[in-house]
Amino acid sequence: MDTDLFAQRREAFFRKIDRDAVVILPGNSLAWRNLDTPYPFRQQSDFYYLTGYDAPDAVAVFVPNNKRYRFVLFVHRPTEREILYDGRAVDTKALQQQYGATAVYFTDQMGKVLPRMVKWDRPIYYPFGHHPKWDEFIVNQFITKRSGGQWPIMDPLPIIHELRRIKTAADFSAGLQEAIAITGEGLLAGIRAVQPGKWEYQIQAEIEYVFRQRGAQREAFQSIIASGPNAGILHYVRNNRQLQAGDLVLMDCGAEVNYYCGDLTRTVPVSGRFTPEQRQIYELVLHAQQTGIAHMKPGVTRKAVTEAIDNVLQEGLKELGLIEREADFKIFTIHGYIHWLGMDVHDVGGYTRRGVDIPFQPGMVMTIEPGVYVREDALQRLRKKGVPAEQLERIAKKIKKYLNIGVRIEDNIVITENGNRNLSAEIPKTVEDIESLMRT
Ligand SMILES: [Mn+2]
Repeated sequence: MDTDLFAQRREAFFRKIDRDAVVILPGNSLAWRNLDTPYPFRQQSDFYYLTGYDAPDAVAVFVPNNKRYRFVLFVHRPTEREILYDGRAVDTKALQQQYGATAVYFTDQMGKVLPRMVKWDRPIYYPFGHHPKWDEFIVNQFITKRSGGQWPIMDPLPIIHELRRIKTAADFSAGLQEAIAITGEGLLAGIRAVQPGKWEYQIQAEIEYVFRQRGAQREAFQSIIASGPNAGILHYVRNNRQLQAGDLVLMDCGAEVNYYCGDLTRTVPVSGRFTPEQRQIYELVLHAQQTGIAHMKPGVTRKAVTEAIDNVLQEGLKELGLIEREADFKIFTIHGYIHWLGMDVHDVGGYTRRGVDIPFQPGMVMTIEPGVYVREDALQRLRKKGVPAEQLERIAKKIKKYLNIGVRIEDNIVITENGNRNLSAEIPKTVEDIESLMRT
């Protein structure tokens, strides 16, 4: 494990906080599925980002201006049963070495050790609202005990998230590059497996098999394999419908490698060839996506790219007769097109600063994923929006023509000095490339 990378991140974080501060940052606990069976554990991303430690129930304490307590790891003390069932006794000296900590203690020592680290009215950074058990501990230690109020407690997460918004070369080589590459390979396997009669979960299995074979530790989120009408359900994860000839199938999935996520979507025809109607919608979404990508470079905002895509989709939906008033296009496009990507699939960092969109900078990684969805309820939603009856009558015919077509195309982009690099450019997405891939 590359302790340098985590040490560099801690130093960058320390430069952003009060020099006398004490930071108390809990990791995730196990969640129980039933009796003695936990859900698979996944460390909290901010905690992992600064420590690299991925076992449950740990707390990191940072005291930047104290040599001894600069990076203290409090870890769970395993019971005898846990030692027998889950691993071995914890060697705090070995952990100290392995994670580059200045000290390692057990969490059951916190009540005793922590007051030594917070001796006077130092500013404390602690993220309230995420870990009820530790919230109560912090309240007891620092709020009910403090007298006079000279003890500000602030949230460290916005500062950590600012750092996480920029990805470095080290992030790419530590797993981000690989996560996106493996996601692409999985998708290719998924596309190749598509044929009438297969079940959505079987396509999911093909994709996730490649993820695991190639070394991904887990999925970045639940795979969406949405055929026919399911494509219009944005976070459809039941994946239990049988693919029908003539359907489209939308596959949105991501591998997670060393705590970095991929997130890619392709939409393909179950029979291997797009119908003319599917092709019209597909070409529109593809054009919108390519227009968006062409706009992505330093200084440009998410809002500006969104507007460029909106214009293409408004124009296109009008030409198809699915809308007559431009403002109605959201009925068919539904969601936003861009989100940060990193250790979390919808990564942290926020999109605005003081209400203004943050301009893109080199190292920002994001997805670009326009979509068009002709859902059964589209007419009803247009009516609710106040579309005049005679327009509705014309639009109803077009909805019938394009019914249950849902297309999303998603790539992962990094902003570079001169523009951007499409990190998933290898995965086929033109009509011709997809049809020829499905013939082989
Ligand atoms: Mn996405």
